[in-house]
Amino acid sequence: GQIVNLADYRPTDFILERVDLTFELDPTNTKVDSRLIFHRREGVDPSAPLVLDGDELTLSGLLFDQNELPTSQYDATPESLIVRDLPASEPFELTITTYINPEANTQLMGLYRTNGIYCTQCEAEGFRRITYFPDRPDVLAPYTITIIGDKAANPVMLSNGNFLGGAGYDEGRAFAAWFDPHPKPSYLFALVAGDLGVVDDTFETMSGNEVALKIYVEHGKEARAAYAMDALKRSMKWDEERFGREYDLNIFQIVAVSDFNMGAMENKGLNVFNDKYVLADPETATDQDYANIEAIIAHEYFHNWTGNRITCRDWFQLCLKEGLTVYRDHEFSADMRSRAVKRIAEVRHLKSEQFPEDAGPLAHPVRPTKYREINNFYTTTVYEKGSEVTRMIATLLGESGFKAGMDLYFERHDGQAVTVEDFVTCFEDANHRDLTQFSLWYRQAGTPLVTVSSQYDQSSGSFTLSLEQMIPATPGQPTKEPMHIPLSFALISDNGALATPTAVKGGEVTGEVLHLTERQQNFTFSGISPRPVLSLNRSFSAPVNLHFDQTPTDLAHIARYDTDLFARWQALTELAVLNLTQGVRDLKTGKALTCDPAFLSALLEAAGDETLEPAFRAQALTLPSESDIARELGGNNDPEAIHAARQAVLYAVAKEGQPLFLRLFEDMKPAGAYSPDAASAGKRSLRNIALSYLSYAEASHARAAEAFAAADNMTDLAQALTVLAHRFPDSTQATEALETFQSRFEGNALVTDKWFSIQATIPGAGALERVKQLMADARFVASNPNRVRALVGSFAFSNPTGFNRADGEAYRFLAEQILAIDQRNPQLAARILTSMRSWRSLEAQRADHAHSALMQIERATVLSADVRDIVERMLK
Ligand code: HT7
Ligand code: ZN
Repeated sequence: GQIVNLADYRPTDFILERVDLTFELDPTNTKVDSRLIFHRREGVDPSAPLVLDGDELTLSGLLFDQNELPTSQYDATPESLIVRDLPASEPFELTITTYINPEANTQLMGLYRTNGIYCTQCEAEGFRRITYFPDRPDVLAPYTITIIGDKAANPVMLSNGNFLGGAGYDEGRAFAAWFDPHPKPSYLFALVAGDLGVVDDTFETMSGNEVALKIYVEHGKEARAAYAMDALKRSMKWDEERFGREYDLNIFQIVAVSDFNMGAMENKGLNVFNDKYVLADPETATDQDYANIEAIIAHEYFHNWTGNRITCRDWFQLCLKEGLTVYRDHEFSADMRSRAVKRIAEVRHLKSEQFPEDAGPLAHPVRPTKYREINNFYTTTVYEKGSEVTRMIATLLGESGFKAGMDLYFERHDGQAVTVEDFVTCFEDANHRDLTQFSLWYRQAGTPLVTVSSQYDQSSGSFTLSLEQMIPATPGQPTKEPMHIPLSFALISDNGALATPTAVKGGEVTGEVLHLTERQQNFTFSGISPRPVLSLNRSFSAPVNLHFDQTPTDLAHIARYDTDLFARWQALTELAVLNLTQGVRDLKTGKALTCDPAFLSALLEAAGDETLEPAFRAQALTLPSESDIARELGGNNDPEAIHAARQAVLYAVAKEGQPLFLRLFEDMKPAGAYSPDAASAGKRSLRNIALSYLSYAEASHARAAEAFAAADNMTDLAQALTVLAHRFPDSTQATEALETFQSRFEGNALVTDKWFSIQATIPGAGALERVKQLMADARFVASNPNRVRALVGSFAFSNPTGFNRADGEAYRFLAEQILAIDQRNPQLAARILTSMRSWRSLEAQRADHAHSALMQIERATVLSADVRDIVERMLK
C-alpha cells in the first residue's frame, strides 16, 4: 500500500450526478451494470481523464452515452479504469459492466455470501470490489438499484432507500427496485438478497410520518430480534428528543448476518449487523449482550444523521462520524440505564483499550494525517478517544452551548462531506469561542500526563493546586504543545460537604471545571477551611493520566463522600491500584503480600452500602484487570507476577468480605422471570461477583457448581461456568459443566463462541494446548470471524498469563495464525495482531520472544497491506 497524506487532498475532477446499478445475482458470477452520469467540474483542465477505482476487477463492457468506447480511449487494470477525451462541460453517461464472484470473496469486503445470503460491506473501500467507481466519501449521488435474482432462492432483495417495486422477471427469476433520494457516498451502499425471516414494526416520527421497521434474520430466529426492535424504536425516539433528529425515509431495515468483519454497518436505510449484536433471548444472551445490542443498534441508527446526512470529506475525518456517534450512543445508554455506571464502564474500556494504544507503537492522533491502510484506522483512538473529545466540547460549552453548536452543524452541513475543522467551527460560531488550542486534541497523539500536587495554608484558608501537563512522544510526534484540559473537581470537607471557595486565582475555573491550559499552572482557592480533600477529574472530564500521590486516607474519604459516584469508584480503583502494584513488587522481592486495611474497609463499605445501586457496587468490587495493572506498572512487566498479586488481593478481599458476599449472593437474586433491564442486570452482576469472591473464600467449586445447575438465564450460567473453568480448571465439575453447556446449546454458534472464549481465557501456560485442541473442534469454523475472535482473539487479547507464557510459544502460535488468517481475511488478521501492541512493555525475555514472532510475520513472502502496515509500525 501507498501512503496517503491528508495534505494531498484534492476534490475530484468530475462530479457524479446519478448512479443506476443493476445486479444479476449469481453465487459465483454476478453481473453488475453501472450507469453513471458525470460532468466535469468547473475550471478543471478539459484534457484531464476520469480515473475510477477498482480492486480485483475485470472490465467486461464500457459504453459512453450508450455507444461502445474505442479501446484507445480507456485503460482498465484490476485497480483502476481511466477514461480519456471526455466532454469539457456537458454531462455524459458511462455504462460499466463487471462480473464478480461473491462465493469466492473471503475478505468479506464488497459483495459476498454468508450462509447462502448475498450481502455487501462497502466501508471503507469495498465498493470498488463491485464496480469501477470514484470510491471516496466526498462523491455523493442518489442511487437507483435493480436486483435480479433466482426467485426461489431470493424472496428477499433489499437495497438502500425506498422500495420502488418488484415482480416476476422471467422464468424463475424476480426483480426488485430501490431508490435512495438522499445523495450518499459509495461506502453507504448496501445490497442484501436471499431467503430470510422478517420481524415487522412501525414508528411514527415527530412530524407524523410512519416508518416501516424491518429486521431480517435467519428463519426460526425471529423471536430473538424482539429486543433489537425495541432498542431501535427507543433510539429513534431519543434522537428526536435529544438532538431533534428525525428519520428521513419511509422504511428502515436491519439485516443480521453471521459472517461480518466488525459489529455492524450504517448503510443508508439498510443497516447490516453481525448477528451477535441483534439476536438475544434470556436462555442464550447475557446482560452484557443485551447492553451491547442496545448500544450498537443505537450507534448505527444515530449514524443516519452523523455520518450519512453529514458525511466525511475523506477518511482522515473518520472521527467526525465515529467519535461523534460513539458520544451519542454513550449518552443514549446513559439515559436508558444508570449514568454513573455507564460512565464507569466507558472509562474502564477507554483505559484498557485506548490508553495502551496511545502509549504504544500504534499511537496516532484522533484525526490522523497519514495512513497506509485505512481499515487499520477504525481504532479505539478514533472511536473512543474521539468520543471523549466530543464530550470535552460539551463540558467546555455547557449543555446549551453544545446544543447550539450541534444545531448549527446539522443546519449548515446537511447533505455535505465535511471536515473536523467544519465541525469545530460550528461550536466556535454558535458560542463565540475560540477553540484553537482545544483542537490540539484532534492532532496530538498520546495520553497527557497531569502531575498534581497541593498545599493547604491553614492560617489564610487558602488551598493551592499545582498542575503540570506532559504529553508523551508518539510515532512521528516527538514534541507536543500544551493542551486545553478541562478538569472537573471538588473540594471535599472533613464532614463530606463540598467546600465553595470565595475566590480563585491562577487560571480559569467555570463552575466545577478547572481549565488547565499552560504547561504548568497554580490555582489558588481562598476561603477554604479546614483542609479539603481534592477530588479531581470527576466523571473523567478529560482522558488523561493523573499523577497524584494522594494518601489512602484521602482516597478513602473521596470513596465515601464524593457526590459524583464515578469519582467514588475512581478513588476505590486508585486504592486498589496502590495495593495491586505494591503486591507485584512485594512478590518480586519475595515479601509476603499484605493488603492495606483502609483499602479493604473502603471497598467493602461501598459494596455493602444499600443506598447505592447494585450495578455500582458490582463495579466497585471488580478489581482492575491484569492488563490494567501492567499499564500502571509501566514496563518490564511479568504477567505471572501480576496474576499472582491480583489473585492474592482477590483472596484477601474475599476473606475479609465473606459474610457480606454470602449475604449478597442470597439477597441479590432478582425476583420473577428474567428481564434484561438495567436494575435486574445490576443485581445479577453483584450476585455473580459475590459468587466469584466466595469461590476464593470457601476455596471450593461447590457453590459455583450449584449456581451452574440452578441458573435459569445465560448471564448466571456463563458466570458460574467461568468461575468453575477459571478457578478450578482441573476439576471434574469444570469439565462436566463445560460439556453440559456445549451440548445444551449445540448448534447455536453465538453460544459456542462463549464456550470458546471462556476456555481460551483460562489462566496459565496450559491455555495454548487447549486453544489448539479447540481449533480442531468441528464447531470451530476458521472462515467465520466471530469464531476466530472468540477463540484466537480471546486468547491473545484476554489471557495475559496464557498468551505471554515465558517460553514464547504462544507468540509463535499467534504468528502462524495471523499468516493463515491473512490469506482469507486481511482485516481480521490485522486486527487480531494488534493484541501484541504492548509487547515492548514486557520483561526482556518475553519481549525478545515477541519480537522474533513479529519478525516471523514481517518476513513472510505473502502479506496483505493490512498486516504489513500493523507489523511494520509495531516493529519501528
Ligand atoms: N462504520 C462502520 C465501520 C465498519 C467497517 C469498517 C471497515 C470494515 C468493515 C466494517 N464494518 C463496519 C461501523 C460503525 O462504526 O458504525
Ligand atoms: Zn460508527
